[in-house]
Amino acid sequence: DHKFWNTQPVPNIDEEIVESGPIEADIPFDQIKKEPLPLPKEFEWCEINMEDEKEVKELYELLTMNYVEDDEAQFRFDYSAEFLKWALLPPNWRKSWLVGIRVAANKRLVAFISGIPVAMRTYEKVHNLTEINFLCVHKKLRSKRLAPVLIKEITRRSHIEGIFQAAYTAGVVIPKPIATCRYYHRSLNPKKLVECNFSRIPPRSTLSRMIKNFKVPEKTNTAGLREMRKEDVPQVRVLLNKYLTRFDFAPVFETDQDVEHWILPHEKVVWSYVVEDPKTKKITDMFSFYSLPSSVIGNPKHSTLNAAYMFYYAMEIDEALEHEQKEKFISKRLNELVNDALVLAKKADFDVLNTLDLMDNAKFVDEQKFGNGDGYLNYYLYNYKCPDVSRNKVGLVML
Ligand code: MYA
Ligand code: JJ1
Repeated sequence: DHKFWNTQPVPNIDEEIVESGPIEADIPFDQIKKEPLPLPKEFEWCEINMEDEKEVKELYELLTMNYVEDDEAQFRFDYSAEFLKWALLPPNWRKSWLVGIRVAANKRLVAFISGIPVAMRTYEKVHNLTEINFLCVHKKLRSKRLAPVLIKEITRRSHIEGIFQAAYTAGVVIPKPIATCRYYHRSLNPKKLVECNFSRIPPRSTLSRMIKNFKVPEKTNTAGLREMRKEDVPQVRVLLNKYLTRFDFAPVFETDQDVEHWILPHEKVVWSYVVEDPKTKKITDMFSFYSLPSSVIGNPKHSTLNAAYMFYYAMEIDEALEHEQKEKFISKRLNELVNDALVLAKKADFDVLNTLDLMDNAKFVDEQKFGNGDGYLNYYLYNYKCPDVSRNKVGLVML
């Protein structure tokens, strides 16, 4: 039983939902508490200023030592400081939504939760909601019910800003996922992955056979492929928003500033490419991936696994095609694009390209030699119920 989640506006775990809508009504401003929730007296609230390198470093260190691990505690996400600034300072970011807890006596940062504003469509309806991420409690303070306090406090701060719904993802199952996706991994450096125990040599294989199997071409193959530039932003915005209408749960990039922030290449953080038609100069395709290394825990030879994660992609689709031809076209084109993504990720020295089976990813994982991971990612909405979304209808990629 979920002592905390049972008190929250979320559906029961076994509830079947047929209609969409808020679970509880918006709270009038004068009824929202204006003071932070009480904390045990040894702690105090703080806001993390991501424009201050010293505070960025404090958050980086908290997460590097205490954030998400795999089920056997072999790897732990190691988001870079530069990545965290990018993730937490998007257009219209709110200072009050970067919430920390410090030990009162020595001011040490021991817990954190973040919110950023996003426009998201679920089925037909577009909402402004809070995207929650980077919930973390220091390992020494686990199981003391600090997580519910962080969640309630960011909920209050979201209400203050007039936002009563949120989206979030988690590895754990709580009431109630709207979708569940599986991780897939494409090995680029099989030797290192085996040495890290990230992957195994299958019973009837050898390392040299694996190296051969996972080799990628020296060069990309798509004509007109190049790095995305600032002048591409307006076209990419239209192309990506259009592609995302294929899905039932997807972000809406409402302004060029959104695309500039989230999609334009950002050194050591995001890699983005477009395909430009040489004749018309029109952008027909785009794809992107981001860098999220993991610490390799207790390995004598390797300390970091360099992982890239597939991010957004899109392609122009001829609307005149029949449904089946359209799906075939997407499949073919997507395999070409992801094959180039593998070449570029390898060039950028990534050891593995990770993805989930959301969007149209099921169309390329087998052909591009991705394998099943042991991890799952559950998607959630707070204070909004809607019918379940199947994995291939999820269009939101969370960092
Ligand atoms: S997901 C990533 C979460 N972070 C990690 O996994 C990092 C490593 N782990 C930790 O730091 C801690 O174990 C955490 C829990 C902090 C996760 N999402 O304090 P506790 C529930 C939601 O004693 P601790 C991400 O960032 C748990 O079911 N709830 O536990 C998105 C139990 O409740 P109940 C979670 O282990 C986060 C209660 O907390 C999660 O010390 C979205 C136990 O609390 C989880 N990942 O700390 C948050 N893990 O008894 C929700 C445990 O009922 C946002 N719990 O089962 C909701 C929307 C808010 C905004 C609304 C605006 C309108
Ligand atoms: O990385 C993950 N699993 C790896 C390592 C497994 C180590 C033992 N548990 C894995 N490797 C096999 C790869 C192999 C490569 C060649 C082809 C065949 C497959 O499966 C998993 C994802 O699969 N990662 C995690 O478990 C990390 C946590 C995931 C939940 C994230 C929650 C984030 C919340 C943010 O909002």
